[in-house]
Amino acid sequence: MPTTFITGGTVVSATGRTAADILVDGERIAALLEPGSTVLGTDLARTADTVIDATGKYVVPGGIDAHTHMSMPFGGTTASDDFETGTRAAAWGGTTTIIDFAVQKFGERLQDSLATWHEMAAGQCAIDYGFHQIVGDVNDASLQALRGLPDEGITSYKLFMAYPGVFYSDDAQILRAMQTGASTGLMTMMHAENGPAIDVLVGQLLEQGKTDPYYHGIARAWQLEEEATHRAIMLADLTGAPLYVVHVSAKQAVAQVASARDRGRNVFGETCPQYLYLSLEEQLGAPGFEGAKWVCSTPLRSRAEHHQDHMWQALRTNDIQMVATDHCPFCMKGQKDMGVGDFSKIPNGIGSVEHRMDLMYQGVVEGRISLERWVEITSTTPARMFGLYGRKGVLAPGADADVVIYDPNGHTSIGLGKTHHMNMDHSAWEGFEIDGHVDTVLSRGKVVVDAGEYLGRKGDGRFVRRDPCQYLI
Ligand code: DUC
Ligand code: ZN
Ligand code: ZN
Repeated sequence: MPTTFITGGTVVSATGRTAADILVDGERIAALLEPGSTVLGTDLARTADTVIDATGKYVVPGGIDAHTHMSMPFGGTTASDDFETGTRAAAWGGTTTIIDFAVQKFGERLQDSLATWHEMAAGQCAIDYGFHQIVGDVNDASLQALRGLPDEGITSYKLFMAYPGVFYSDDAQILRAMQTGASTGLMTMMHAENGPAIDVLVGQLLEQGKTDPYYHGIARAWQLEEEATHRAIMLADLTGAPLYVVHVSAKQAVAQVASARDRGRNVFGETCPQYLYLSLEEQLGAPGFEGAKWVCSTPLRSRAEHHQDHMWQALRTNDIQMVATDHCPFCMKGQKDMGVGDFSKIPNGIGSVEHRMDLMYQGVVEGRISLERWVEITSTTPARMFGLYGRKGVLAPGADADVVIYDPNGHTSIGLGKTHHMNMDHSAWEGFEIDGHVDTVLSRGKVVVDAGEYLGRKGDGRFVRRDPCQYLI
């Protein structure tokens, strides 16, 4: 097996940092060594097939983005990144595993939707990928099929309390699904917004002529996120289902998650970079139709109400456990522009899969989180949450050699065209400057990005079977 020796760097984990060299043998990490040490008299810096000089750089486990939607059908169109373009962009940004969502539409057999998603991803991915299962039609057959998911290497499923008539589940359906999830050892993931109430507000706003993207954020008020989060937690409490609340954006919803955790419940919260950096006023409220770039759900929140600062604090204190992207990009032309004159027709979603590691590292630079916490929220916790830890999320002997060499003295300017690789005609992050740079990325031992060059190949990424959540006892 070809060997790779990563030397001179500072290896950072969720619990500490140390100067160490890493020996990779084939697809896995063989050893972490004291700098300069030899193995049975062999100087690996001279004998390894590939030597990577990481002097002055951080060596961290590859990022795990546990919430992406490649080719997601939504709002009459399809997310513009497919598994090929989306995973390539992820690799560019230091993410070496995604967990995407197989989407069961209303009236479809759950098993068929999973088969479709396997077909879409197989042979296309640059990096490893797993699936969660979206249940868009909770009925007896779907519940029976849920029981088979662990055998398929899928240990989590997602319900929506939003989007009536599309993915929406009512409380009775949620209760039944959670009962099944609890007895099957599945993590219930929840999009927690009160969809029926949102639809009433949307109708009223449009009637009043309030059609701009900004009103997307007004219709999806924080009260409706807080209420749904509370309801989901209570139903989880009743059924004993572990609960993972996706894309938490409102500080009041954070408080619901934190209070459940304080009561010892298996409740977890995810946020996304957009809820840490962007706002209702500045982005959704941009002039004209520009705000459509940032129409996503849950929506961006008011900076005047300090949701963003609160979210950073929640990340630091572990009231919120991890950061994913909810990557679901749509182009302005031909997709987002379907909502000119009616914000409710703008497909929901923004693209960030390429920028998550950098954006969260900027939190380290700005003193909002520690270096170790950066690794924890972007890689180690996602691995443990979704049953990948040991193989992923850690640099240790036996783990997959998914490695990022990150230069804290480098710089990344995010913008259009050449500076991002997602299949979009704009960037939600244009103008962001990051005081750091993803230099080299290894995916299962293979260098896929190095010195500004993409060396990966579609089809190299494999489907990863997942164990149950590793936080549960
Ligand atoms: N939210 C989004 O912004 N996009 C896809 C689905 C979702 O819940
Ligand atoms: Zn969602
Ligand atoms: Zn999502």
